[in-house]
Amino acid sequence: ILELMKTKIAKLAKEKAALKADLLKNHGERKIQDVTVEMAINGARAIKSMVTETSDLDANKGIAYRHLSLYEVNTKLPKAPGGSVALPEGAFWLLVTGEEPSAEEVKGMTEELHKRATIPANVMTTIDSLPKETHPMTQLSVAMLALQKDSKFFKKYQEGMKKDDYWSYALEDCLDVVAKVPIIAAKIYRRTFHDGKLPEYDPKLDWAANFAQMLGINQSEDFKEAMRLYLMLHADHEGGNVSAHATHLVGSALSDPYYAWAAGLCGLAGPLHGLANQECLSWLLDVQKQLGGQKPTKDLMTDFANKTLKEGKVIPGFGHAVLRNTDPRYMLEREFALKHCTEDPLFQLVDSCYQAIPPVLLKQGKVKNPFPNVDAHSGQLMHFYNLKEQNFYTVVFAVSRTLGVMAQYIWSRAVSLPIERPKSLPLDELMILAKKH
Ligand code: FAM
Repeated sequence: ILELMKTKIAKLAKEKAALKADLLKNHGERKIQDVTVEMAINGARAIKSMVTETSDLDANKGIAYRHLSLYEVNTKLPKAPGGSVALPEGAFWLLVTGEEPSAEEVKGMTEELHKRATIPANVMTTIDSLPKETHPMTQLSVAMLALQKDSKFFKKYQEGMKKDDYWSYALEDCLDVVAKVPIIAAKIYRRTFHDGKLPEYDPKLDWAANFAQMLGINQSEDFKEAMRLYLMLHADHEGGNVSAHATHLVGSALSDPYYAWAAGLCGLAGPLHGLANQECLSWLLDVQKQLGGQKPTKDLMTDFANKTLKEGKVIPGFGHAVLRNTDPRYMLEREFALKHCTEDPLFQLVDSCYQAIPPVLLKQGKVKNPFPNVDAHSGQLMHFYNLKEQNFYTVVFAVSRTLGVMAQYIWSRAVSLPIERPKSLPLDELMILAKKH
């Protein structure tokens, strides 16, 4: 399957290289946007200044993996036997090759990952040497760096690899990282929150199902299916978000995928990025406690939302920097919950928020997007299946996002993107520029 994958990447890379050359040669001087002082100061938001081949975010339709919406991905891509959710390794195939995989190809992908699913003893020892109170995201970043010693890209580069070969060794490393990350995540979970015993890896299971069973808390098929959905939905979200951008930036120095993703993971650990999902669940649990057994009616939730706003706080799980509609990831999780856990009191609370909060935010008039984002639902699903340790939620996110950032890494090498080096300015220089134009 590896050879097939390489053939597909090589073919597409040739087309993309021609497109890149044409853009640079014939349109290189063409202006695509004006950059304002506001954009320069406020986090480069909306400046079109990066190339990311794998996915594209539309403010209304949400993320598309290689031009397929998440609904299309979920409908069209192969499922586990008896399952109704697209397998995340199929989404990875799509992100990497640019093509919808057949059932055979996804099976081959799963088997390829099985072959690579071993963790060197020194990496396990490194993880075990960390105090158990170390945040799970720190443990994951440390483990990623501990894995780096086996980087094939790094080794080949030292030996003097040709530029054209970069992507195929990047692919080797990226497949290794994807195969190993769920086992490492499960190891961190077991030692941090349980008895430290790690259930055996099961080569009969798919990538997400293995992760679910290795957490050792719920062996049901429904939990495996929920995990497949979660890991498929969070796989990629363009290149400009903090973790993807950090990974891309570090990778642009030709640091190998382990170094690059370790940097990205540190960004994902930030409260304004990956940590937001754990904050959402905390808020829901707090509301549930305050309700003290009362049914979460729309009226009650409207009062809660108004109270939160009056206290000057944001309502977690609502709004988005780019999206201007309900996040399709939220809707897919909602559809899953409607099938599997309508009796869950926490789902009923989430459902009530879905009805009550957008009108409150609309009435307030400040928020650009009053609708829920994925974080408003993910915690409920994890909690329902007994994954209750909120400090671990960002690690689950990281397992999923590994698919996207690794696919991006491969493509940054396949189309030979150069080292990234935006121009920065002191504020007084910006003032001089502003007055000049
Ligand atoms: N509750 C209350 N006020 C909100 C709000 C919310 N959920 N979302 C935005 N606002 C306020 C925001 O604070 C700002 O107020 P000020 O003008 O007083 O500063 C105003 O509405 C305009 O903000 P915006 O332009 O609509 O949003 P931003 O692009 O500045 O910020 C978010 C986007 C996601 C940071 C923001 O909507 C938010 O804080 N939401 C709640 C936290 C959350 O759900 N984070 C997870 C985001 C998730 F998608 C992810 O990336 N993991």
